[in-house]
Amino acid sequence: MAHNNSSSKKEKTKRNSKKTAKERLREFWDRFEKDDNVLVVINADPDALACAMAVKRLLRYRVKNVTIGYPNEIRRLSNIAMVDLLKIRAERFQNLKIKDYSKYVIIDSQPTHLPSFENIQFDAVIDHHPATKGWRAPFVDIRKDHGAAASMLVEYLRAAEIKPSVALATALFYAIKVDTQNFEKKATLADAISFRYLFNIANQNLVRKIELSELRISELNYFKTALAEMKVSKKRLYAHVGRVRNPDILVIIADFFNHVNRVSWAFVSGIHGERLVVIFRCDGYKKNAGKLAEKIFGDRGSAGGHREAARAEVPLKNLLTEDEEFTTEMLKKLTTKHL
Ligand SMILES: [Mn+2]
Repeated sequence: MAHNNSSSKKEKTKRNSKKTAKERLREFWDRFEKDDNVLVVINADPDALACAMAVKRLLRYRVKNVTIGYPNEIRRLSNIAMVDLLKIRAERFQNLKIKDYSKYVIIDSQPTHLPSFENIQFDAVIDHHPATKGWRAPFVDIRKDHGAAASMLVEYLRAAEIKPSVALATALFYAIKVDTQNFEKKATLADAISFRYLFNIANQNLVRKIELSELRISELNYFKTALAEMKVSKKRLYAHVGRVRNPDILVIIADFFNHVNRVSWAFVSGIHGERLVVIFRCDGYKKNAGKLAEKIFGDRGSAGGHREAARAEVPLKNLLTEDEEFTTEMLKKLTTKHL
């Protein structure tokens, strides 16, 4: 097949981007037959879940059965809420027998992204991440300019003249919001067009309900600790929260502190496993959290990020002596040295 001929890869990309939505849909549909059992493989996050739902809809009357399989554990509360509220049926990958299926689709990801995907010969790949090498598939649609793969799937649905149900539209709408961070991250006109199309069909109250499902009641105790520990000096706010079960809570607390007027930096740390995790927040205007994180912790662990948000993870043994305990005061000392 002339498909993955490397000499024409550029041409292929060009050709791919010139295709109409109807041509893509037709080629995608052509990969399937009436008695196919289709496995849609995703790494379950909002974009991937929404896309998998869309693929299921696209194939509803064209194949025998579509199963959605994901290898990762869904842990974020908002993602759990999305699955529950929108009644998304998906199976843990580990519980499925790969051989039970006749066709394999991977969405919002690529065969090389996870080791568990590598043994599957995919029939279709639809994604918006930069194209990786070392695999081939009969149908490939990778458009990395798209902020969300969900925007691409909306194009397929519209080309198929399928009006999505409220649940599907809500999933796709939420997916675009998450992947483009409410259009604060890179997005194209195509994302905006899909978003606008979904706006009239999606249930905004459901979207809000999903977005508001962020904190566990038990996690409010970390807020208590953070507020008690909090030190403010020179418009900088520091808090060490101690041991946490999941470092995501540190991000939520740091984001919260970053909303305080006249606070130009928020530093929140916690211990997760054998590591100190530090979350950096600032406005990113004339400041650079990523650079600061690297300066402070780069030589002792992993550190980096963007102008407005950064993170460092350092093995405790690189910071402390045997029976020393990390404190808010230490967090303050470490950061002020470099500011
Ligand atoms: Mn995505």
